Amino acid sequence: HNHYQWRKTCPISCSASLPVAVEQQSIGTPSRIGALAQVSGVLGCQWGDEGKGKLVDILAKHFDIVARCQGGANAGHTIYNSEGKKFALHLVPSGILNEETTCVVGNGVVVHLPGFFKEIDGLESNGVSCKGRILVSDRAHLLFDFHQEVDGLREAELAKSFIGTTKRGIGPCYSSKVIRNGIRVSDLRHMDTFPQKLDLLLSDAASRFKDFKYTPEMLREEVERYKRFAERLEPFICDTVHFINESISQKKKILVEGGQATMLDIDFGTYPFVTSSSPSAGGICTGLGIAPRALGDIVGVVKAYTTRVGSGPFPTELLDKSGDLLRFSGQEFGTTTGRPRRCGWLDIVALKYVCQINGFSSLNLTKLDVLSDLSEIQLGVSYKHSNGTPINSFPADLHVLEQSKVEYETVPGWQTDISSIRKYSDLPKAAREYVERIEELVGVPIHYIGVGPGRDALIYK
Ligand code: 2SA
Ligand code: GDP
Ligand code: MG
Repeated sequence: HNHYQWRKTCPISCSASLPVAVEQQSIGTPSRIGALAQVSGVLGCQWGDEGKGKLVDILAKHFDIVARCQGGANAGHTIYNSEGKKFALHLVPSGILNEETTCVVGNGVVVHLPGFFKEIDGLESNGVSCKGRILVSDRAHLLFDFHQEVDGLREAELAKSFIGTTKRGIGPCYSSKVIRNGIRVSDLRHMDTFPQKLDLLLSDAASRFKDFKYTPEMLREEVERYKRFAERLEPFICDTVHFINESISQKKKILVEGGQATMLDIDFGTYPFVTSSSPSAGGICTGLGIAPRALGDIVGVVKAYTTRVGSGPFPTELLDKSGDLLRFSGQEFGTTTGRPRRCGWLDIVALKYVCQINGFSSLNLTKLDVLSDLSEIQLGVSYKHSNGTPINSFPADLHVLEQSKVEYETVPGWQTDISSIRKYSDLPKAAREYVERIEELVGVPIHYIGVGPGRDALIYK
C-alpha cells in the first residue's frame, strides 16, 4: 500500500495524519525487511514502553549502525537474545546484541557515565562484547549524580503535582544544557578547567535547594572520579556527527532508536507531564546531526492498548479491574524503576496526532497477545468536550483534556492464544479485524505485529 491508497481507503477523515510529501516504500515482509531505507528510525507512539527495543534488536542485523538520539538512562528497553536470555538496556542502543552493529550514543543524549560503565560491565559479564562497538558523541552532555539528586528534590517540591519522573536526572541535565552551563563529553579532555565548570553547576544547585549539601570535599571527590571516567571513556569518544554523515556517504545503513515516545515529547506531549527531550522525528535530526532529507522510513511502535508511567492525563485509562488485568497479563512494570504502569484502551485520537507529527511509513503493533483473554476490546475513537461538542484535534490544554469524554468503539475479542502464530493469515479473524480497524482509523499500514516478548514472536504483515 502507499499513502495515496491508504488515504483512499480510510473512511474517517484522516488525510491530516498522512504526510503527503513522504514517498512510501513497500516494506515489512520478512524478505523485504532489508528494504527499509538507508536511514530509518523506530519511534514510540504513546507514552513509552511500546516495545521499541525489541523491534530495534530484530532490525539491527539489517543495519550497520544503531544510534540513540535523545533521552538518557530514563529509557528501559527490554530485549531477549536468541537463547531467550533477557537484557534491560538504558543508555546502550538495542543493536548491541547483534555483533556486527556499531552503536552510537548521539549528541542529543544525556550520558550518566557511572551508569553507562555499569551497563557495559553487565553486558560484558553476560558475554556481549562492547569493545570498539560503542561510540559516544563528544557533543553529548554529561549527566552527573547531582542532576539525579536535583531531580528528586524538584519532585519533592512539586508535592502532589509531581511529574513521576524516573529520577534519573534527565530534566535537570537538559536544563543545564539549555541554560548553557552544561558540561559535555569533550570537556573531559580538559581536566584543567573541568573543576571550575563542575563547581559552577554544584554551587547553582546548592543555592537553589536548601537540602542540597555541597562541600569542597564533594567537588574534589567528584573531580577525581571523573578523571578516571575520562580515561576510561577516551576510546569511546567520537565526533559522531562526522561519523554518521561519513557513514551515510559510504552507503552504510543507519537505524535510529527512539527512547520514550511522542506523547512524552517536550513540545508535543502532555506538558508538563513529559520528558525533557524530543522523542519524535525532529529529535533524530537534532540529536544526531542527520539532515531531514536523509531520513527514510520511520516505523512507529504502538501497543495494542495503552500504558503510561508517572503522572499526567491518560484519557483512555482503566481504573478498574480490567486495567489490573492488562497490567498483569502484559507484565506492565517499568524496566528502569519497576513502577507499575497505568493501563487503558488504545487511544486512536492520540495515535492519529502522533502519526501526523512523525509521518510514519509503517507501524509495529505490539503485545497483541496480551488482549487474547478478552471477550470485547474497546478503541477510543474520538473525544468530546463536557458539553458534548466534538474535539477535533489532540488538545494542548490539559484542563480540556481532563474534562473531555472519550467515545469508544467496541470490537469482539478472539479468546484464543495467539503467541505461537507467525503468519498473519493464521491469526483469528477477530484479531485481524482489530489490526485492520486500527490501520483504517489512523491511515498508516501496520507491517509488524508483536505476539510475545521473544525475538521470534513477530508477524510480518
Ligand atoms: P523523566 O525521568 O524526566 O524522563 O520522566 C518524565 C516523564 O517521562 C516518563 N518516562 C518514561 N515513561 C515510560 N518508560 C520510560 N522508561 C522506563 C521503562 C520507565 C521506568 O522503560 O519502563 O522504568 O519507570 C520512561 N522514561 C521517562 C516518566 O514516567 C515521566 O512521566
Ligand atoms: P521500550 O521501552 O519501548 O523498548 O519497551 P520496554 O522494553 O520498556 O517494554 C516493553 C515490554 O514488553 C518488554 O518487557 C518487552 O519484552 C515486552 N514486549 C515487547 N513486545 C511484546 C509483544 O509483542 N508481546 C508481549 N507479550 N510482550 C512484548
Ligand atoms: Mg521502556
